Amino acid sequence: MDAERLARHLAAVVGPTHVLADAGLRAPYETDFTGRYTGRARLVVRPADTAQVVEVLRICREAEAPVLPQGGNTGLVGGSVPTAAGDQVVLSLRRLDGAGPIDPDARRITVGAGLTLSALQGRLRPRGWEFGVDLASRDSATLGGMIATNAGGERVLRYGTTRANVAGLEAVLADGTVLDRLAGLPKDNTGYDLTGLLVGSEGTLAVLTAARLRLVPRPGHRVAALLAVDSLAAATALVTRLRRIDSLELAEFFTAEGLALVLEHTGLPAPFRAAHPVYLLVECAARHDPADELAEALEGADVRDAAVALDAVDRHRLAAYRERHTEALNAAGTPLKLDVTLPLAELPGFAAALPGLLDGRARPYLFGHLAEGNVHVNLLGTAPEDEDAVSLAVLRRVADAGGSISAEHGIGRAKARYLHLGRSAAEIAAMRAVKTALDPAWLLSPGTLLADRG
Ligand code: 2HG
Ligand code: ZN
Repeated sequence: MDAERLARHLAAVVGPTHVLADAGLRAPYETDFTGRYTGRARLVVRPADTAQVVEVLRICREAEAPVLPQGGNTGLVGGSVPTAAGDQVVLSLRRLDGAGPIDPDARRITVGAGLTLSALQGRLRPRGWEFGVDLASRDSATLGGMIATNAGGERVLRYGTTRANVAGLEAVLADGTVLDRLAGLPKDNTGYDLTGLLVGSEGTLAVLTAARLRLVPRPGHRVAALLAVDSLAAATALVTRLRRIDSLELAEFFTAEGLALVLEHTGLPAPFRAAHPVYLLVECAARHDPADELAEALEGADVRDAAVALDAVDRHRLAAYRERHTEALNAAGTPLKLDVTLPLAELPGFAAALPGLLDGRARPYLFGHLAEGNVHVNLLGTAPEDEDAVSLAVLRRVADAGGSISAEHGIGRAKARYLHLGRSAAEIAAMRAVKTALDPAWLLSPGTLLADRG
């Protein structure tokens, strides 16, 4: 089916204004947030509801057009933008942005896949509820995208990754079949966990259209502290000490090099008079004021300087030093991002080995979610011809140290060729078998997660 005919068929379902064929209109859907991954879509189609998604998939299947589901396009592994081939239909879920009522008995809410995280937060907070997952791209990231990538973010140490916070899903398979697991019962032991399977499937198994989310009561009190320490080893020791506090919700680290970049890019004043090698941002939240608890836990700790935030304005001020790393790095270049996780004890050794592994081929910036040993290795200045060798050197070291080559961003297109470093041949074969069972023609998100049929 030629592009014009395909566009006509799709327009009959979603309305002509929601089929974007023009290059200028397609552009925002074709390049990722960092500018690293870019391609060309055959068309962009924007359905309004699940019934329209079913029809869109039916038409694309008939046209043998590969389909790439897309949420807020904030992913960092190239899984949400089309390839250069120009044959993929980008299926934007952003119009599915509804939300049902909060169910306080079940502690649940049902949302459309296109609702942004910040829109969900805006709905929950005044009513005394929260969603356990939070991340810096909250204004654009959609719940559907977060679920498809099993996003982690800043509060994993307390609430787990997205997977732990999703009770049920509605999804459409490549052949248009709707799987409805939205009941999200607290107990439901009836066989394969299809919701669990689809979380983190990166758009390769089904198009996620709605989700039943777990909620937590909003803790009334919060306190944050930015702590300056000597080294990554000192920061990890501090995290181990602070994890004894139940109210600990966040433990984020960054280094002097990253902070310098953030200050230069944002114009923010430096947090302390002097620069320090490593910074740890911690936050506690509870029904009671956790400030004393935090102060007690920090007594006698090896901290070079500290700033405490007792109100929301100060908390956001401190959080900005950490959260604005991604945009500051983007402003400085097109970073090569290697989101990895290591056993905590291995982290300082990994950081020390990094310059040797890079061998002058990149400038590293390390920051991330310290409690999980999740380091966002951002590399600037890597020549295109060195990218593969540099990535392999870093990811191999991570795998050898018992870590994971993708902590929270997923595999996408960026790491599909390195999947064997994290998964055995038997596991990859099983993943391919699942893919083929649910999407026999491999029409959904081709090239993402699984590079090929093997
Ligand atoms: C974060 O933790 C995100 O801010 C982005 O996962 C990390 O830019 C990155 O590498
Ligand atoms: Zn992160």
